[in-house]
Amino acid sequence: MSIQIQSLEQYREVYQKSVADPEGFWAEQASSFQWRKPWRQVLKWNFREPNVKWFVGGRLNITENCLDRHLETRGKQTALIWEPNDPKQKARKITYKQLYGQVCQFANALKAEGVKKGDRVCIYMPMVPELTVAVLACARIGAIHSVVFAGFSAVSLSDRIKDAECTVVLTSDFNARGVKNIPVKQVVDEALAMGCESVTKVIVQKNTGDPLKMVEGRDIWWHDVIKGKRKTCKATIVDSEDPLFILYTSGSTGKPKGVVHTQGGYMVYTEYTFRNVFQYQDGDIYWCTADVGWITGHSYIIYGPLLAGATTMMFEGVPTFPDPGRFWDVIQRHKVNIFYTAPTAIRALMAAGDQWVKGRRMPSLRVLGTVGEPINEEAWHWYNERVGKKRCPIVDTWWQTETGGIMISPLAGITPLKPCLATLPLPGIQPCLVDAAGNEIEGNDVEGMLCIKYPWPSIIRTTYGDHERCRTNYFAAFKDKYFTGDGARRDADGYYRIIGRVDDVINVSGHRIGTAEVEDAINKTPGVVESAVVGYPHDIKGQGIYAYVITGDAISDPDAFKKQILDVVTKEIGPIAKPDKIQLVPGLPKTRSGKIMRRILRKIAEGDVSNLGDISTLLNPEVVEDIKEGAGL
Ligand code: 7RM
Repeated sequence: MSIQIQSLEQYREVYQKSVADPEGFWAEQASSFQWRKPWRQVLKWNFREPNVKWFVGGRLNITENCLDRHLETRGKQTALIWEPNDPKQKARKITYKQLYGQVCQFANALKAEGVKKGDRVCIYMPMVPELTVAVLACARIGAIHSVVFAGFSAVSLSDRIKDAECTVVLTSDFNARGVKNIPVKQVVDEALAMGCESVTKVIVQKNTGDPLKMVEGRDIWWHDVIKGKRKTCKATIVDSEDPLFILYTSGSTGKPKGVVHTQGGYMVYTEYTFRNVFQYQDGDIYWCTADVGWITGHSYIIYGPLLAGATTMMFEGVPTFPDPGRFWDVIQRHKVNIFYTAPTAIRALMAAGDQWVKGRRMPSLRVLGTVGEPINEEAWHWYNERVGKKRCPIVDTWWQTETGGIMISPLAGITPLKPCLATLPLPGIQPCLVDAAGNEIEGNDVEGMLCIKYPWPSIIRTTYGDHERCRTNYFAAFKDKYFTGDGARRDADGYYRIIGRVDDVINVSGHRIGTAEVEDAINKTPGVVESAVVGYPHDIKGQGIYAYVITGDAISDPDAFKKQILDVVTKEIGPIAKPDKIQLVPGLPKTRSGKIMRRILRKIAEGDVSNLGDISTLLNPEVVEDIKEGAGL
């Protein structure tokens, strides 16, 4: 096991050590894992290309560390609790021994279907235990998983399959979410109809069991492929720097990019952060409500907890089904000790009223966590008082898909808290703030753009198939620094408060959505000439999506037209990217070089036009009045 920090004093001491001797620090954290071959060198790096390698020359298999390693000591312990969507259905508990057997069996099935080391496997599945089995089975044989959130549309899925040239798609028949039964496999059929020539096989897990069309020669049932397969499977030993997975995430420009994480560093970092941030204790029941389709699910439902030998829970449903007391009911029933969720869920449940949480005792709870977006004061206090009964520390964990694991966060019960602050960097993490000119801002009580100036083991290695994009996105803005895209404040005590994105990324309910992506989708609607999308403050979602749309011919039925735009966005990206507000406008404010002045559009979307700044340099200043009027301002 990696270090587990016990006090603030020790935190400070370890932090200093990690900066003075990073390689020594990380070698120590990595030493407790099962390596099949030790590394020759801890770290090789430059942020210029970038080229970062951790535990160079080391060989391992991450699933031996998640599973095999625990069999002797905790084979009979529950590894996974699955809480189904329907509360009347019984939860499923899977021990480490059973999970090991299922992963090995499915790994053998993948091999039999021709999947080899380095092949990309797309996983488009709802939150069922087989999703975790699928992820680990890929890792078992050195295949690279690319999980796509099952809420994404066929077009998005197809784009991701093509970009990674996946050979196999793993899916389920349907996704049971609240009262809905979403035809997941049908989305795969639609996606594959848009090209995707690399795909030869689709493996379908039977979830709800409703009738389904299978494509002869391509589609196979999960229960059929595992028939007769052995429940042991020799792990494929891979290089520390071989890719483990690809996960697509939105940026400020173009299509989502495939963030690549590699084996050794990701393993060391997710285990270390899981145990330290949540102060995980042997025997704890841990529940992260994220979806495995996002990085939080990868790192803190699957890998981190299983590496640490924890009992991790997966929830199939939604927070409000059958009623807004569902989370608290589940915590009570399963005696959850550590609970990790998103501010948007907290705000939604808070808005549903106190009656749902009142009367729940939840004495098992010890640690609460949040992730995905800045949490507001009201939600923080409600979480602290109503859920934690003022006796559970809240860890506000800041990190990103690209960082692989938690970067800035309190250590539960150790770091003195301040509401809404991510507080201090974990040992091994060297954040800094820079100004627009790229100069580091020293001292406290300052604000700037958040960068990290030294590599950590689970830093992004590349963007799949396009290394240059990785360089320009993260390493080109500021010399020798990783740029996060976030703005932050460092207060008088050196604590960090994350303010939010400084680029054209909107954070809707903790999901990253690029304005460019939404605009591209809107522009595909017949009759749309141009569009501009900005974020605006939203009570539940954190940020909402506001779309300004220029149309060609006069629109006879604006409501029907707006509905059409929403349909196109749903088809191109998915329901999560649907604009909350659409305003039809005669023009967009542009600079003389033709750039849309989003600053002005943001102000109008916020409903604050008291200070629009200088608009006289615009090509078309008159349009601003029209837009204001159209917005009712
Ligand atoms: C884990 C995850 C990353 C972006 C990031 C921030 C925002 C995440 C916090 C936060 C304030 C937090 N990965 N963000 N955590 N903002 N406080 N604790 O969310 O790649 O999907 O998003 O999310 O803007 O850059 S992500």
